[in-house]
Amino acid sequence: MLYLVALLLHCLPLAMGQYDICKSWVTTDDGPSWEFYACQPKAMRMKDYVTVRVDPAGITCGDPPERFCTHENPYLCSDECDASNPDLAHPPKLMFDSEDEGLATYWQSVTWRRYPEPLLANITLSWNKSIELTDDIVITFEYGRPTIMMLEKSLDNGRTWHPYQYYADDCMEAFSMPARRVRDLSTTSANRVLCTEEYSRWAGSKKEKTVRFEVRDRFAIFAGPDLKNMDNLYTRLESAKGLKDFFTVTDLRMRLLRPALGGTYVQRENLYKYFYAVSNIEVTGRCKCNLHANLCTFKEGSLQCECEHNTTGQDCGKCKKNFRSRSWRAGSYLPLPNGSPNACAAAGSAFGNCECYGHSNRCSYIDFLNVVTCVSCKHNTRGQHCQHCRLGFYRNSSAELDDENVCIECNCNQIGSMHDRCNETGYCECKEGAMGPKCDDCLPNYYWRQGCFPNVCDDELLLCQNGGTCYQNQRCVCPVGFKGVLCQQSRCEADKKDCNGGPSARGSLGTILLGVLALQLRGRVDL
Ligand SMILES: *[C@@H]1O[C@H](CO)[C@@H](O)[C@H](O)[C@H]1NC(C)=O
Ligand SMILES: *[C@@H]1O[C@H](CO)[C@@H](O)[C@H](O)[C@H]1NC(C)=O
Ligand SMILES: *[C@@H]1O[C@H](CO)[C@@H](O)[C@H](O)[C@H]1NC(C)=O
Ligand SMILES: *[C@@H]1O[C@H](CO)[C@@H](O)[C@H](O)[C@H]1NC(C)=O
Ligand SMILES: *[C@@H]1O[C@H](CO)[C@@H](O)[C@H](O)[C@H]1NC(C)=O
Ligand SMILES: [Ca+2]
Repeated sequence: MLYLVALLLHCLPLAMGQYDICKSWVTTDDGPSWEFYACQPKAMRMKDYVTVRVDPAGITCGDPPERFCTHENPYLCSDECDASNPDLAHPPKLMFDSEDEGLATYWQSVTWRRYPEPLLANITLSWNKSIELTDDIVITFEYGRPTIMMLEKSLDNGRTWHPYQYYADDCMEAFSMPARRVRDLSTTSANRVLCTEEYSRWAGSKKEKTVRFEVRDRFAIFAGPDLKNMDNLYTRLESAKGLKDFFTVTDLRMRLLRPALGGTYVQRENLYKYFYAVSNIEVTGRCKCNLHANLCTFKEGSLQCECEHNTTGQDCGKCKKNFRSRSWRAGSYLPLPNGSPNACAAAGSAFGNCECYGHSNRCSYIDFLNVVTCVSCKHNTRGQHCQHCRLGFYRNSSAELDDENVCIECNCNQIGSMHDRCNETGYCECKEGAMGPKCDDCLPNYYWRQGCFPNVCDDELLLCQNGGTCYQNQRCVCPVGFKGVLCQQSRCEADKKDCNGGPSARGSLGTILLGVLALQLRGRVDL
């Protein structure tokens, strides 16, 4: 009986190929044990977990109260927006409520009373979690769709932004881009960022309300029109570089750049009918858990994967402590239909007690030494357990040994240092005259010129004489009639020819030395 249940569980994921089960308890010849599979959470309505921000401040209507009209009947201007009256207010949260009462609730901007200054608004959605889109993003505009807008996305919680799609009634005019349709993209261009005119043309504000970012059409390039061949899509997502990331976001931003015009030009005498009104933003996707979780829960204000396979982190992006005998890997959709879990392995399990701190996937037994050692340590590590840093690198003392960035490059200045090694705190060994952690500075009384050299002259002890000036501590620039390292020597004294303006003669080494000697003697006498 127990065997039968186990068998059923065993068959279930194999039959479905949906990646919705992470593990099952199976009976093999060696007895019962867990079997693991690549797995991912179900798609969800992501608007339920989003935080929204609308910019600039004061763009939401109703403070002060304002009237607005419709394009269809510009003389019917009874509608009013008043932020202080809950019945007449249009705050951002109304883009995310459920529209079940029949009557649309919407966020609304101020009207375009400042025309011809552009009416600009940003709506930024943040999840503080990587999301993989599984269906179209659908934005519903009451009172007409913008004639120009742009969708941007971030993959790093809003630190950097990238264009996702451009929308305009005339792409060439608005963005200098040719208009294209997602339907016309091919397998090699499925992740192209394009400008579309399909969602910006005027067709009556009640008739055409939605602006889409077409995820399904892009999926259909691989999975066929009804997304029947998901296996092909998953194979592509796995193998085509950047394709998976294209559908992954942590944040989205709608940049509304010009409202619906209801015609070809703006009627200056009735600016009350130009504004933005968004009743709904539908984003369908699943938490990105790197195929290591089939559940994603909302905890402490953020979505988090319930990681399996001994992984951890918000996206199951690393191995749990004590499960780092090989480097972390994302699970894989391949081979079909159940993928590979690529689970993290306990230290001491997979390789007969050889811990490599996640810097190597291979161990090897060295016969004559009778030791097991990690092979090809990565991340600039070395040693039997990849526990040391390679020469030219030093250990980051505040990082764990299994951190990918545990070894920091010494970065010793090639000219100023003896070699490219450094001590445990990153200090290089400097040549004479050089100083600083990386030996790229000079000691006092030295100057830098392809290395550190002792000053020839300065403002204290090595003063240029006879009105000479010290050039970058490297040499004295002598006035006419003087020469020598410190301009200490009169040309006339050194060579009689100079006295009557004859061609200058090179002073012999002997005379220069004599001059320096004389200078030093004079110094003594002055003392
Ligand atoms: C909207 O965001 C963009 C950056 O993506 C920024 O350059 C622009 O100034 C913002 N516009 C408004 C009206 O806040
Ligand atoms: C984002 O999520 C992380 C991990 O769950 C959490 O530690 C952090 O506080 C969250 N940040 C915000 C602004 O919610
Ligand atoms: C994770 O660790 C637990 C506890 O050691 C173990 O029972 C389980 O089999 C491991 N799972 C995987 C996928 O390695
Ligand atoms: C050392 O590691 C810590 C913790 O991971 C990190 O915050 C810090 O930036 C690292 N220092 C350097 C110099 O890379
Ligand atoms: C590394 O060298 C610097 C400079 O010589 C020294 O101050 C520091 O204490 C050294 N660190 C260690 C761990 O030896
Ligand atoms: Ca609504």
